[in-house]
Amino acid sequence: MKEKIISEQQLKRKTFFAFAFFLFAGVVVVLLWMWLRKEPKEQGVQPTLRSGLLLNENIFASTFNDDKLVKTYPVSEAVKQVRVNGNLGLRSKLDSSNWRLHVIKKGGDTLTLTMEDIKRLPKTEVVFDFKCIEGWSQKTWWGGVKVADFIKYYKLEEEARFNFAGIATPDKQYYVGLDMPSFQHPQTLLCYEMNGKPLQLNQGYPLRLIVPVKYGIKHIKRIGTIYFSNQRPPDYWAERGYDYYSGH
Ligand SMILES: Nc1nc2c(c(=O)[nH]1)N[C@H]1C(S)=C(S)[C@@H](COP(=O)(O)O)O[C@H]1N2
Ligand SMILES: [Mo]
Repeated sequence: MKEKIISEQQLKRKTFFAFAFFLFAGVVVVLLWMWLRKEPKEQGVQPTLRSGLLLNENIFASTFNDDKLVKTYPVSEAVKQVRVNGNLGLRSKLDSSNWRLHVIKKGGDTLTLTMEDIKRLPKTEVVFDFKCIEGWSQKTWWGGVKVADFIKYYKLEEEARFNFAGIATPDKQYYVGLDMPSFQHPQTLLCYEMNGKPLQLNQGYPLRLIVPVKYGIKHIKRIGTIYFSNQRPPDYWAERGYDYYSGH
């Protein structure tokens, strides 16, 4: 190899330009940051940052494959001390005997179901790594009815053609929007059991969503209403700046 010999003067020039370049790049970053911070927030986050989230969403949604399953584990690996997080929509007293699942159909009719109507369908169980955006995860064991089975049994195929499902607690204090491929994913459950026993109140008794392809925020506890829409249904945490898609 031939070494290139440069003079001390050339070296000084190179050093100067390299330094000037880094200084310039640094100033650009600071200015961008200042500008971004001043940008008025919409739905809890600056629109420029939101467009980053949407770009991610488009990439993930386009590679989303219905048949690709989230990794599952044997029941023996499920934790016994299950962590509980978030009680929005659970603070109001639950009137168990009058609880119903309301599914709003395409024409506007409502399908009103009791827990017995739901438990009539085959039970599916899943043990997976439940991830919260706060940075913790746990292998947890859930049981319930596959949303895909539920759609077939209650003839909701027309509704399943919408782009989104919206789900809310009975008191409407917590609500999530889910893209239809994730809602109908084979591992998504209308869940009524945890560790082989009925859900605890703080775990979402009598019925919650378990959607393993998503972060915890989408696993809404104590479902009251499910509806369908081609527009993004309101989503509690997305309104506060979090990623709407929240897939992983
Ligand atoms: N109704 C309701 N569901 C909710 C929440 C909430 O505040 N209210 N929090 C969500 C969040 S952020 C997480 S991480 C999970 C936690 O579920 P767990 O309490 O069963 O661990 O529930 C989700 N579902
Ligand atoms: Mo969470």
